[in-house]
Amino acid sequence: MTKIVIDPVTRIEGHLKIEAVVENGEVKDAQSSGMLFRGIETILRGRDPRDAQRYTQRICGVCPTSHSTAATLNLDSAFGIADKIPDNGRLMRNLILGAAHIADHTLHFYHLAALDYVDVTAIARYDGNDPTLKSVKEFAQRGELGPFVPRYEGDYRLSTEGNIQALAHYVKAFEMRRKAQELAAIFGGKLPHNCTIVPGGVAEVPTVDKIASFLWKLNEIRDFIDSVYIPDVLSVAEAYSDYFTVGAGCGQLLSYGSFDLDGSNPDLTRRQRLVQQGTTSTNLNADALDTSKIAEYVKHSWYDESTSGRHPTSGETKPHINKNGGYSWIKAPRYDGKVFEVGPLARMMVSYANGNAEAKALVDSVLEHFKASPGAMFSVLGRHAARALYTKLVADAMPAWLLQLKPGEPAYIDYEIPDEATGMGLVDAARGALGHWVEVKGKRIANYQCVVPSTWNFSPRDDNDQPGPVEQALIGTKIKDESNPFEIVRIVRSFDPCIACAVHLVTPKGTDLGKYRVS
Ligand code: NFE
Ligand code: MG
Repeated sequence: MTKIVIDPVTRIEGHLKIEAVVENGEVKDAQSSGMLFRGIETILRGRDPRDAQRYTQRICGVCPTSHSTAATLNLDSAFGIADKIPDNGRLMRNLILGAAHIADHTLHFYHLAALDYVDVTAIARYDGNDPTLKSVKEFAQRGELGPFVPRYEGDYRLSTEGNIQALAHYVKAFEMRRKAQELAAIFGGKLPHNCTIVPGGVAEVPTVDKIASFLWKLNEIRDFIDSVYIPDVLSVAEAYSDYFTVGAGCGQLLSYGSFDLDGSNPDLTRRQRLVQQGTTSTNLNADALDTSKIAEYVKHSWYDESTSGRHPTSGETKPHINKNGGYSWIKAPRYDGKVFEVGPLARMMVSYANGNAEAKALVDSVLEHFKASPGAMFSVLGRHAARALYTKLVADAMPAWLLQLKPGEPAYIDYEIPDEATGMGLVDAARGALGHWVEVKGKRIANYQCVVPSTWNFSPRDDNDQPGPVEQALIGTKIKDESNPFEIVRIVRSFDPCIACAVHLVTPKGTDLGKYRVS
């Protein structure tokens, strides 16, 4: 029996430790641990409610747009204006968030995950004229292949040309991410941490110039998604098709949906959204979302035991360092007491289960390509495919939103901050279901709780000792070489972890992020 400790897992956001117990070449047990704490929720207490939009964006530099959206929906609902946001405001919120999701998913596939499947040393055999690739080749010849190495070396299966093309697309994807960030900044003011998504609507006005510039950049990005991103995911899937049967996880999926198509329903769990809210599982039943079923457990998290099992409206963030039985700063959110995975796979499959025609056509096209059944989506490759298909679904929906904008009409309505109120903001962030809850007393924040995508996916065991989604995805995995457990990082990265979000923290200065322990 060997215990593999990967601490930290690299090429992710934040500080994640994975421990896996391997016996006879198979993972028998696994633990996912978030290793730092900051406590943004605690900092918000006593502040002006409108600070939540600003402060919660600082949870994360990767998905601040999602936090600003969840915080703003939360405040809209607390202020009683959730159904009164002008269409211009709703549409610009969608466009800013859509651009951020495109940037996020491009980042994840090319710059964080795809390298697990690419032999970067193939660049030594490059004989083309691309100046960037020529300079990568020169670095490689000097043995300087950072940031691609060090890493666990995988069983690379792409051809030399395939590997070199993947590296070329790695470089191209930086440009696309920059363009997507510029896109978000057109209506968001700046990126990261936009300043225009605010309660009441958007603090920006649509103009013909901005619409035209957005459309121009968006079309270039859509071309990249169709002609590069999706084909690359399919090429990786063809070469590594066994990963359709690896890393299945808990088999239950939760989505809050994203992109309001109509803002008239104050109930966010019943809104008409581009991507549906609700739950599903391997049976593909579509079940409606009931947020009263959400609770966070802390038996194995470093938080005070008395706060376990609470709904976020009465949740507390009360650290208890080195608690007996604890092994993570991540809480364990559960839905109806059960373990749920969130993220692009959940969004696509909940939409699929709800009969969303576009989502169904996209997922079916991949399944037909691989002659696979929907069950194959519950896997490492299913997650990568779902992420790429979701990116296309959103990018393809955005031109219509742009054309619905009405220059000269309002994008914002005014409001009063109530003395006492409660609010809930639900949206799917790039990495999955993101919920913010607020309690306002004396026009100040009395309590603020965020239940974040990576908190769901990377949760430790709960009070019933049920392992979290990633822990379940790891258990049962075959490991070829315990000293080079590339299978583990491929599974973990397929979830696109963001541990900064999961524990609502930043990495303090001086933390050693380059230490590997393999025992
Ligand atoms: Ni820090 Fe995040 C997203 C949120 S969490 S990346 O997307 O919310 O997993
Ligand atoms: Mg929280």
